[in-house]
Amino acid sequence: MLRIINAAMSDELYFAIANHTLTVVEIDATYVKPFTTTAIMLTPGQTTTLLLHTNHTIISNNSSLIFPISARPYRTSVFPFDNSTAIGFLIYNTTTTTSSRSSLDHNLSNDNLPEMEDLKFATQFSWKLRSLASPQFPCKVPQEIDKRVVTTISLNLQDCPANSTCMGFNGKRYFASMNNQSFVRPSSISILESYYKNINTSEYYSLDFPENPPNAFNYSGVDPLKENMNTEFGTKILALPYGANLEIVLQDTGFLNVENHPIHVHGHNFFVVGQGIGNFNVEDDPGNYNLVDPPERNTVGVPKGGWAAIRLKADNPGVWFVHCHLEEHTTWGLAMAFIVKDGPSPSQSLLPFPQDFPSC
Ligand SMILES: [Cu+2]
Repeated sequence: MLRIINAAMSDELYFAIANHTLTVVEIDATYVKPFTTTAIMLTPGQTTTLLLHTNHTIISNNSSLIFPISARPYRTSVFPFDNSTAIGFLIYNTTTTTSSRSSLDHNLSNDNLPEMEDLKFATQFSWKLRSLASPQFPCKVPQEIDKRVVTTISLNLQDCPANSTCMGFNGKRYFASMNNQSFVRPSSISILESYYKNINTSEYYSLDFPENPPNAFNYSGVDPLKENMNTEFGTKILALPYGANLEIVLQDTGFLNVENHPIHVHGHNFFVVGQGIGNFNVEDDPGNYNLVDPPERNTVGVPKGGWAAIRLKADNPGVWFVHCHLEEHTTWGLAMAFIVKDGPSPSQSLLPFPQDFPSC
């Protein structure tokens, strides 16, 4: 059993072992229907468990006893990136292993590892993931929703303020946003503390995160260089009653470039009920959702130039961050937050701050 975690900050990664197949049994700490694959793709923050069957045919043939274990980026962006391949080795423990180690230098190739721009493999792999949905491990995907939020996930190119120097493309400055809101974290107090203690809340955040893109356009098809790619700034939050069933549709855009964004939700697992390439269509796409055995996870790689729809039950009171797991994009503002209000019973309510909670 192999437990794989993508701990990189900037790259979706492919992972494969030469001459061996992998059986996927778990993602983000929930079981999936097992399936066999030659490679996996993990976004930053995603985890998975694989079963590896050692290949006794290879041992008896004694052709090679050393197999590269490789990981390299799944590249969807036009930005510069580290294109190196990380390599370890699977070495079979036999009496002839020592002599085989001399072949290490010319045994680095791994035909199972997809090419760095293999969009098809990444898309097909993620669409194979299905919850186990057994009587023992049922799939509790919300069948009905109380609210649907459709949000763009964008990079932005901001006009440079007067008398400033900006180092981004065309002398501008990079930002990122959801529904054209680049998220600003309050500097003097956390949103949670402001909310819980009811301290000057209007000074730190507002409960008006846009529930639809403020300007409709051909999200995945625009020529970015002909567009105004400025964003707005704020700390706009979505407020939900306890127990609400929320759907969020994450729509990639072509601003700067279409790209796979790994969107991570704090405080809740969610179900990936639908994915597609191009623009989400609210009339047609929900009818094709998987509401039987969608994968349950905490980070979804929104397809490059496409969309993903996730559903969750908001049953964890508090303030929760939703953000891109590419570190740079989060620092540019590709984030939002939602408040889940207290439920009727004490077990459905926020706990008080600890006595020793440090003050800023
Ligand atoms: Cu991103």
